[in-house]
Amino acid sequence: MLYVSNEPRLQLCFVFTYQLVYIDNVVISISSSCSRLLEIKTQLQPMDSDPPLLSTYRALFDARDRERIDPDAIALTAASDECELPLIDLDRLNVAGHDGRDATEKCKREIVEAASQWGFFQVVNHGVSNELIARVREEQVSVFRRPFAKKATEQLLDFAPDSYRWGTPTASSPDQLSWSEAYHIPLTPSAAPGPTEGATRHIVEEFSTAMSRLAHKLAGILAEGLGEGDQGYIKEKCTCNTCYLRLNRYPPCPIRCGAFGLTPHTDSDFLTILHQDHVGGLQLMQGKRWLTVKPNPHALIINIGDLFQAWSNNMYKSVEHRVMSNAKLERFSVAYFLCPSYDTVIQSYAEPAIYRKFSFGEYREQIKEDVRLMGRKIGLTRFLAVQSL
Ligand SMILES: O=C(O)CCC(=O)C(=O)O
Repeated sequence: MLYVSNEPRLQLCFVFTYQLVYIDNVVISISSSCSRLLEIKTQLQPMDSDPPLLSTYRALFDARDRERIDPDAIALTAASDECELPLIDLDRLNVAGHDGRDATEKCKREIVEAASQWGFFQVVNHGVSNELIARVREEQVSVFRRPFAKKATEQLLDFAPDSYRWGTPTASSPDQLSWSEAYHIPLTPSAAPGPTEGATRHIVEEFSTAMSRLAHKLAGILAEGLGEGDQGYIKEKCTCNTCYLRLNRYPPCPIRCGAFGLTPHTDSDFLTILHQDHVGGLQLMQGKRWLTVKPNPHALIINIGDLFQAWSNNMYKSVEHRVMSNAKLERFSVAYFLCPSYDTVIQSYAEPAIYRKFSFGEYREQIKEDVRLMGRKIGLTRFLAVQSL
């Protein structure tokens, strides 16, 4: 029997061989073996949906090769250990009775500890069904499979015209480049989608509603962990008008020394919920080392953003992370960002405050300015209450 996978990039032929053992014309056992016969080399052939990353940015890599810079020196290929993030079962938040109260308190403590020590953790039994995650993935693949020319020029649904992004237009060296494409999706529909697009919008809405519920539940627990009286503040300030979803796709990268799928950064929100597929590539900084997060497609990854770090006076950690591109496989992820309105004031809950009081709008403006002038985000150190000389 011959089976040919119809995934366009990965054409593999498998041959299944069956061995039947007969005694007196009666089959007494069947065994099968499967051998991978042939891997047709289509993996690195660009599709017409791929953004022209190689032709646009090849010169940056050529310049690096000419200058004979050791790629390890800029950490694009630096080896990293794999880690399993703390895994927290949220089912315990729903257990009733006296035992339930203990289980709930223990679960909350684990969340607070993970946010303080790691800034990253993963959750299971999170209330976002596997079936919904699978539907989002299907939709995500299909929007990225549209021809590049359409993605770059035609608006998708009621998403803003600039919601599709690829590469890094401002990159002047390989370490400033993100080898990826993304849709940034605001969660407020601005117009009714057409009949064929309704399904995509519907799935995006169903998914973001589930992610929003989870984000607010976790934010409430983290606020409570600070002993913060005003646990309703985040709920009031982060609404569907201010939060957004990002669909990421990381095409395979043929550059010999590799590239960042996403350059190192911290998130500028309260917290982020991420679903990554089985391919892997997400890394986080711990101490002075990059650790690769072992993929767990059943779990959602939570990471603390800059606003929670500032509000918690550095108790919760907004940790630098990045994505490494993969030479052979494309990778998908989807992230939900819990952001407040621009007028929201972020102020440390404790004294002496490490950061001065600032509004989210002010924070975003400063990031934009730093990226324009320096090619990168500086982040919270710009807002230290006492600036070092
Ligand atoms: O794709 C990933 O694993 C990380 C995504 C991410 O960090 C982001 O979208 O900000």
